[in-house]
Amino acid sequence: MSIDTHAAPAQEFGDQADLQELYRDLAAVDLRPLWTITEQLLTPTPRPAAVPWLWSAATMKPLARRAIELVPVERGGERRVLSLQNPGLGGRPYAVGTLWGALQCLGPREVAPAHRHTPGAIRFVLEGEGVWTTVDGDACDMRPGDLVLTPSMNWHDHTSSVDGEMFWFDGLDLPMVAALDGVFFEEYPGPGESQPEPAEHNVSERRYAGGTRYVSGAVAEQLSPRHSRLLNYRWVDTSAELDRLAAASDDPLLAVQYVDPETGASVLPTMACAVHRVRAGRRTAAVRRAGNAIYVVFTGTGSSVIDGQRFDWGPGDMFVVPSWAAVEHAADEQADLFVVSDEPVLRALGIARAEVLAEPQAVTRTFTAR
Ligand code: GTQ
Ligand code: FE2
Repeated sequence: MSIDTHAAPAQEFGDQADLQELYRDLAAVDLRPLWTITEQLLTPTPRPAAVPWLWSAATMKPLARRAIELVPVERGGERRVLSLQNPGLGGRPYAVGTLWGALQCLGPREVAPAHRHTPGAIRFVLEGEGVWTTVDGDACDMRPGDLVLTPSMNWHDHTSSVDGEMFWFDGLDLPMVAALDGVFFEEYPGPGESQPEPAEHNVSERRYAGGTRYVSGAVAEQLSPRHSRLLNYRWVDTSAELDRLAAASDDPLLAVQYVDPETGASVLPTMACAVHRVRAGRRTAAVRRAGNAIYVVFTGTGSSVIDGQRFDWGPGDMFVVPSWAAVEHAADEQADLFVVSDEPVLRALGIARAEVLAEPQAVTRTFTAR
């Protein structure tokens, strides 16, 4: 198709003066001839602006602690969040083109005020205790390894009831909602800056106790833009599911997808969450997928090769795999990697693709974390 060769026709009809006049007249009325566009539009495969990147816990945590000392959490700023800003995105504060990723922290007995917005969010807890996120009135307790959902337009606030610090990963579909010009935001009208604490916590969790909250194969198609009504997925359950898979297979990679217990679909219409367990001393096959992903290392150490570049990682590190980058993981000790991706959107639009590479990638360079 000539559109992706971005070559002007070898020969144009008419004389140069007429052509130049045509181009001037087109520009004057905001029309652009496709054959003069040099930027490649219809690329053979995705060319994300975001680059593979890693943010290390060793770098982020001391900075987060300084922020806890220096910056209060209050109305206006709303959240103490360090956004993963991909250096390929020209200063936009996004981890990859479609996903926001961040380290959020809460100091002793802090409360982040309630608000709601059209972008949906997922939280994966890294460290701390005594904190809950209230999601439309349901107080979801947060412990390390738990996944907590705050779906689109659900009121949410974060409350610390203890003297320690709390750290978690935030994933939001903000860049895609922004690309659709669909961002809306509201402050909680009160009374008070946060929702009243309900008499009982974890209502959704009790309601769906025993339901199917994980699958190891493909998740079901989203039937409508609904989200899981189960809001809190416990690490004890996630790890039990991984242990169950590990007992049944010898694969280097065991993958558990979090699903809506009512439909088997992804937890949010826009984002899918999973944990990938890489066995100690093993290497996974290299895979490319259309769509972006953010990985958060929960436990274990190892490395991933992303488009020929090696990224070494350990607990609390976060890295991104932009669309169609080849990725494979190797674990030194058994590793559990939390993954959030925009895959449900590509699937809903009928444009999801994946490819397993026949060979491991050659490593041509090693990433040095800042
Ligand atoms: O916790 O409500 O990382 O609204 C970015 C925006 C977290 C939150 C983020 C948010 C939140
Ligand atoms: Fe929020």
